[in-house]
Amino acid sequence: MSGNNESRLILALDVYERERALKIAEQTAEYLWAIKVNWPLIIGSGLGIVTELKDATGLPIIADLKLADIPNTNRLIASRVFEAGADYIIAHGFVGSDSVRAVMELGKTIIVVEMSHPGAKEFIQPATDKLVELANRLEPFGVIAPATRPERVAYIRSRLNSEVKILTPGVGAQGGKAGEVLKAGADYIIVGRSIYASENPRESARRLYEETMEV
Ligand code: O7E
Repeated sequence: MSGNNESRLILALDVYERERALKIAEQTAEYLWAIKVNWPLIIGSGLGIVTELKDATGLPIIADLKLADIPNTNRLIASRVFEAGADYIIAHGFVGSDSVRAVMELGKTIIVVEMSHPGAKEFIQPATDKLVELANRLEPFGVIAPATRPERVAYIRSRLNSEVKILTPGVGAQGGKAGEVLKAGADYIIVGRSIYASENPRESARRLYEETMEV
């Protein structure tokens, strides 16, 4: 099963079980640009799932580790995860440019500049301008911004270098709408529960894919 280069849909594959993850990935791959692997799947199935998902789907794999440590520890973690076949790693920017650079020296990196949940307003949103400046300086592949607040995505887009992509979680289960956030300037939407927890993941992915194609 091969993926779709024109797709703007990323599957957040937040299940524990290896078999279930591989099945959903194969069913939905046709409609996806990439698969995002987060701690639940790594804890449940081991880091080898990254290689297995790549082999099964041919899709890029985003390791969503939200790395937030000193440069040396970020480097120790990221080197093994890139070796396992991850194409991108997500890192937090608030720990500072040296920590982010340690990941960027090893491979393509995505920096969190604002998160999608209500609590993001407490500490992360007040720092978003500085995190966007950091991204403009370091020029990572992309940044994470909230699909739950399209107006913030538009704001971040207006301040961010145009070559840096915006990836937005929060569509579906968290209330965000695919069309709205893509119109606001997102390049990709990241969707988890609305696909993997639905009765028919393939059909849910297809519908979301069609929605993104209409924008
Ligand atoms: O709500 P869902 O089920 O569609 O899943 C959303 C996924 O995106 C899930 O893996 C969650 O950990 C992640 N996410 C957010 O929901 N909000 C954020 O602000 C950031 C992420 C994310 O992908 O982090 C990358 C740093």
